[in-house]
Order: sequence, then structure tokens, then C-alpha cells
Amino acid sequence: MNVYAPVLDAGDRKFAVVVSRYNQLISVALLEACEATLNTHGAASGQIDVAWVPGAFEIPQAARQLAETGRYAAVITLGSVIRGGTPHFEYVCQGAADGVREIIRDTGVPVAFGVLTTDDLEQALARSGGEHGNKGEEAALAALEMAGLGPLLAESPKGSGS
Ligand code: INI
Repeated sequence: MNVYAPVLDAGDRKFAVVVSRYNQLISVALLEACEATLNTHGAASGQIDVAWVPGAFEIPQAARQLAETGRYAAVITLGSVIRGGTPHFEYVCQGAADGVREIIRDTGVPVAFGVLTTDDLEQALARSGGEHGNKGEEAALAALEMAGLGPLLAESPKGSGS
């Protein structure tokens, strides 16, 4: 069995982060963990560009523009959508998730989905540095892995002899 084995090292790759201002306390906690994780894996702060947008619904528009520049090995999206009493929640979540999926499909650039979709603020806090970890870290790790995997998939895996 030959396995494509990416190393979680940023090397000289650049990363873009799109983060929504809505529920800013959560966003800042996600962003800090994301940046720290990228730093830990070799991305200096100069290799990380951050774009703030108003809400999660706007994330795909900025993420697509950044992905299409070709400057970034991966784009990381961060934010939180917290359920209110109206269907607005569903539309914002759907728009963000569909939009991100379409960028990946259309550009081939990895886009990590670090947008929390929760029933309440407590669940969001638990996932932005609380008892359920920090999705900003998870999104950064996914971006690093996919950024490293892409170039490997372009060739046969080591040891396959072809
Ligand atoms: N945007 C969020 O990022 N999180 C939310 O919880 C949220 N709620 O609850 O409404 C939210 N709404 C704003 C939306 O993302 C757009 O910015 C707005 O509809 C303008 O296009």
C-alpha cells in the first residue's frame, strides 16, 4: 500500500483567513487559535493575510476572491452563526457552507470551514477555546494538511515505483 503522507509544515506557503465580525468575541478567539496553529507549523505572521467581513453570509465572496488570486495555498474561513428564533439562521449557514463548497469545486484551492453553527452562545464558547477545543485550530490544521496534500497528489506516492 502506498500512502500520500503530507507533512504539516507551512514551508513558504501563504494562507488567507476570512473572518466574520458578527459575534466578534467568538471570531477573535477562533482567529487567535488559527494564527497560533499556523505559526506553530511554520507559517510566520507575514505568510498569513486576514480579511474581515461583516457576517458569515459574506465569507464566501471574500474567500472566493482570495482563492482566485492564486496567491494562497489555502483559505481558512472563521466565524459563528448562532441560532435565533427565525429561519435566518438556516439561510446564513446554508449560504456560508454552500459558498465555501462551491469555491473548492470551482478553484481547487483548499478552503477550510471554521464557521461554527450552534444553538446558543454557550455552544459557540465551548468550541472557541472552551471544553470542546477551538475550531480555529482545527481549521488551520485542515488547511495545512490540504495545502501539503495537493502537491503530493499531483505525483505518484513515494514507493509506488511509477
Ligand atoms: N451572521 C453571522 O455571522 N452570525 C450570525 O449569528 C448571524 N445572525 O444571527 O444573524 C449573522 N447574520 C448576518 C449575516 O451573516 C449577513 O452579514 C447579513 O445578512 C447581511 O448580508
